[in-house]
Amino acid sequence: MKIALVELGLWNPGKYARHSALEPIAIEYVGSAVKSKGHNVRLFQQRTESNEELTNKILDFEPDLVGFSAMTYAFPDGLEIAGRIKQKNPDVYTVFGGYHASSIPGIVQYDSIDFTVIGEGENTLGSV
Ligand code: B12
Repeated sequence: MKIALVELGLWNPGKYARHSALEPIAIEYVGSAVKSKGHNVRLFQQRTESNEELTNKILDFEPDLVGFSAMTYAFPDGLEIAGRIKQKNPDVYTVFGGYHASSIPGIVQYDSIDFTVIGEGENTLGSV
């Protein structure tokens, strides 16, 4: 499978978060686990792109599955991007992991999200 892993929320440092351009270690851990199973993995880190630009970059990769890592403040952007992806290609699976999905899993139920992963994602996503 072609798997895109996306770290959200760095595009507007100062609005919600004080930091930008951090090492995206969550998707690096999950990505290396998934890659070791033979999948084609690409990491996307939202820096200066708008949600629309990031969506287009992700779709250019033609992924089968897109995994989002989002803290709570970045979750609305993730939801918007997942919706844009589903609108253009409903066959792409969307998965959310990270702090928001893990802390309040019950409320992460939207048409544009197929699965949420609670806690560490290496084994869960690595078993696709
Ligand atoms: C270190 C840390 C930082 C460092 C980050 C260093 C870096 N290089 O990234 C610094 C000090 C810079 C920082 C900043 C901030 N932080 Co901070 N930070 C932490 C801390 C202590 C550990 C995070 C970490 O590195 N974990 C290690 C990685 C490997 O694990 P992980 O991210 O959990 O990822 C695993 C799983 O979640 C899952 N997973 C994650 N994403 C995905 C995606 C998919 C598809 C799947 C399947 C699985 C999956 O699998 C991963 C691998 O096992 C946590 C608290 C904690 N003890 O966890 C708070 C924490 C994440 N931070 C938090 C916050 C709020 C912030 C700031 C917004 C604070 C601010 N106002 O500036 C900023 C945001 C920075 C940003 N990236 O936008 C909150 C988030 C709460 C929430 N509900 O969103 C936390 C939980 C602290 C808290 N209890 O409030 N932080």
